[in-house]
Amino acid sequence: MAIADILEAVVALNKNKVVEEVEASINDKHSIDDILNNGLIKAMDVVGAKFSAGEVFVPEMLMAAKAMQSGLEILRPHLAADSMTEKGTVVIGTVKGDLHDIGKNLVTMMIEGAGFNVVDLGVDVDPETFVEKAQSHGADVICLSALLTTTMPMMARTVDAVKEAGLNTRTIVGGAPVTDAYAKQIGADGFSDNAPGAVELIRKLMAA
Ligand code: B1M
Repeated sequence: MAIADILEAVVALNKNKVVEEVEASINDKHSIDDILNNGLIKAMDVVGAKFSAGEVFVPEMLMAAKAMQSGLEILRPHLAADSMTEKGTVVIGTVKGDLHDIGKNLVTMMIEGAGFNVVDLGVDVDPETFVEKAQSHGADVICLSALLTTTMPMMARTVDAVKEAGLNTRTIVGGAPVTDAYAKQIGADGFSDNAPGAVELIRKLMAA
């Protein structure tokens, strides 16, 4: 079983085959990192490029997402290894107007795996809900995800709302179009372009 077979199965929108290939790759002792980055995540880049080229459309992107998610579920226990002691609370969500949740789910799994209590608010979350939930759960960090350039301004609105509410909860941002420069521009407390980086960032902020 090769990692390329996982990628091909996602691109072929074949959910059952993805499950089969991911399980086989784990049994064959491929690294979880390789399965994730060179199989599942890379496949979504291929699908994205096909969408940009007009070769596939929204329904296919959705099917690819479902196929990817089923692979991710198999990896979940391997990503969530170190969750015995709770180290703090993180509220996470995809910002208002944005329905992309695969990256956010992956970030969630890794933060949980690092031992944090995670409150996942899902997708299309407005700034007021982030503030309300951060308050009610006593969150240490709010983690915002956005995949569309058009929804990035919602990150700025959320960061502002957190500050206006007088919370000392830190706010961090990420997602494909988001950059470190943008994070600084909107006054966020940190940025990561990947899931393990988000965990490191949270650890640093909690230690500061
Ligand atoms: Co959408 N889509 N989509 N889509 N989609 C993109 C993002 C796009 C780049 C495709 C393209 O044109 N090539 C493009 C955005 C262009 C732009 O604005 N820059 C796009 C578009 C245009 C759209 C629609 C507008 C299409 C339409 O309707 N005409 C529409 C918008 C709907 C909406 O949200 N309102 C739309 C819809 C969809 C689906 C619903 C069909 C589906 C999402 C299903 C789902 O998520 N459940 C979908 C998909 C699947 C994609 C692509 C193909 C894959 C996204 C993905 O899951 N990647 C995507 C193309 C691409 O990204 N290559 C595309 C895998 C995932 C693991 O990576 O989410 O980047 P990612 O997460 C990474 C990092 O970014 C980071 O960690 C993760 C792991 O490393 N990260 C964080 C993420 N969040 C973080 C938060 C952090 C830290 C790190 O906090 C600190």
